[in-house]
Amino acid sequence: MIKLYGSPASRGFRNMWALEELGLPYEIVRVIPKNGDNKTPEYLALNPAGKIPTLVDGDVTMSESLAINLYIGQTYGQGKLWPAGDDAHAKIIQWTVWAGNELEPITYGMLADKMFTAPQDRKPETLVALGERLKPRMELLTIYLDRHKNLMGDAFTLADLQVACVLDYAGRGDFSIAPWPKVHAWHEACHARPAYKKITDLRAAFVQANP
Ligand SMILES: N[C@@H](CCC(=O)N[C@@H](CS)C(=O)NCC(=O)O)C(=O)O
Repeated sequence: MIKLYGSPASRGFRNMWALEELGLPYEIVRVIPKNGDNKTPEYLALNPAGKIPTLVDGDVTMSESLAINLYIGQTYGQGKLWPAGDDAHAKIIQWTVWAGNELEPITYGMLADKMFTAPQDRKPETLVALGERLKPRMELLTIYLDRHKNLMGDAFTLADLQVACVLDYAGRGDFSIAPWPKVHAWHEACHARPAYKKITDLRAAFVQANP
């Protein structure tokens, strides 16, 4: 059975979402950084970076949450999250690289400012500057979502999942995407998916048990 090391309160959320979308059985092996679980020799043997998540599927060990999702999509998502065709696969990689390079540094910066920066050290201009950088990305998404319901056409694919989960962090930093109605409607539709809701509930229960 697939093992996912991490927690639903980490970037492992996005892998659990993909696994749930495909209805795959998997085991979550709790690795909680604040307990030092990610620095044990056993864990470092799986992921020398000492970060979560890590996926183990038989002989395959993968790190980097967005790359883990490419593995899950390519291996198990044919015709579902992973549409047929080399061009479609390249487009999923395009959106994945975009999510990791163009979006996450900004949205994670927003989340980190709210969650990890002590209130007395926060500077309002930090979130304002990140918001200014995010706006052109929202315009870009609007161009694609003006054409279709989802990023690669009308069907929901891994491209949508990869971008939507990274965009989530903007909301955690209080950035509203409401001024971009197409993006907002698409993001809400992603959030309404049963697989997303299931992991959101799991995360809430995890956070309550591990404040
Ligand atoms: N780019 C990596 C980032 C992994 C990462 O930084 N994970 C955080 C939790 S979301 C972590 O392991 N933090 C603990 C640490 O860095 O010690 C990925 O997407 O998997």
